[in-house]
Amino acid sequence: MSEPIYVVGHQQPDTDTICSALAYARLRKNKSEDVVPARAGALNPETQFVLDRWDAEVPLLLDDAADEQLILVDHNEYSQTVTGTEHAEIVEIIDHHRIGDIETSEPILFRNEPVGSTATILTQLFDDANETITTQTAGLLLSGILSDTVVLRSPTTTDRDRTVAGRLADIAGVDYETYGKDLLSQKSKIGEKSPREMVLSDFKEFDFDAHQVGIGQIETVEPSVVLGQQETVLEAMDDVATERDYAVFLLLVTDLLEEDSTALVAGPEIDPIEEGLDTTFTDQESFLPGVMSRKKQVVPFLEEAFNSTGP
Ligand SMILES: [Mn+2]
Repeated sequence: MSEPIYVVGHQQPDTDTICSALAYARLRKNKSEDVVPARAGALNPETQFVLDRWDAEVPLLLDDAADEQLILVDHNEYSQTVTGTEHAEIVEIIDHHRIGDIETSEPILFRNEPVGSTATILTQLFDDANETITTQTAGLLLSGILSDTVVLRSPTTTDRDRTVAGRLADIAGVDYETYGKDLLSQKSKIGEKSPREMVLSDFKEFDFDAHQVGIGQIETVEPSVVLGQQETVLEAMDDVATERDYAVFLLLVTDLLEEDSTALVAGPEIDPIEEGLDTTFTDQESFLPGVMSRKKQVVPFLEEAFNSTGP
C-alpha cells in the first residue's frame, strides 16, 4: 500500500485551516486518491463548535511530518508548519497569505490567491473539478470564510468571498449573518483560558530579515476580558518572548464590534513595531484604530520596518 498524502494547515490551527484540510482531502478522495486530512495542533473552541455543528470528523493530529508527503493549506512558511516539514515532501500548496520561504526540489502546484480565506479558493477548486458541494462541505467552507473574514467585515474580504459565502450559505441552509454571530461568540470564549493559553491560541511566528517575531491575535466581542488582566497577560508575553528568544512578541486584541485593536508588546525590539504601525507604545500598550487584520494591516508593515533595520 502506498503512503497517504496528508493535507495539513498551520500550527495553532484555526477554523479556515481545519475546514480547508477537511474539504480538500474530501475533494481529492473523490478522485480515489489516498489523501488524509490532518492538523498541526489542538482545536480552538470555535473550530470544535464548527465540527460539532456540521458533524465532521476531527482531522488526525500530525506531530512529526518528516518523510511524509504533504499538501499545505492556509500557510506557506516554515515557521508556521507542523514539526518535521523541512524533511517532508511538499507536493502542493493552497493558500491566501504572503509568499513565505517554503522550498521544494520539484515543481509543484502552488495556488495562492489574495482572497479572504483558503476556503474561498477551495470552493473554486470544487467547481473546477465539477464536484458537487454537499451540505456538510458547504457548512465547513462557509465557516472558514466567515471565521477568517470576521463575517465578511475584515478588510481582507473580497467580492469573491461575499459571493462564495452567499452561495455556500444557501447550500448549507443557514443565514450567514446569524450563523456568523454564533461563530464569533465561540471565538470570544477566552474567559476560562490561562493568560499563556490566551496569548498563544491564535499565534503565528515570522522571520523578518532574521528577526524572529511572534504575532498573536485575540478576536473578541469583549476586549475588556483580556485587557482587564493586562498585567498577567503581559507577564505571559514576556515569558514567551524570553523563552523563544523573540525580537518581539506583538499581541492584537481585536474588538470585533468596534472594529479596532489594542496592541500589547513584549521583547526588546519595540522600535520597528512603532515605526511599522505608526504608533507609540506606553506601558507596552497602544491603540490601533481600524486595525482588524494581522495579515493585511500588520505583517507587511512590520516586515518592511524590520527589513530597513537590517539583521
Ligand atoms: Mn486562512
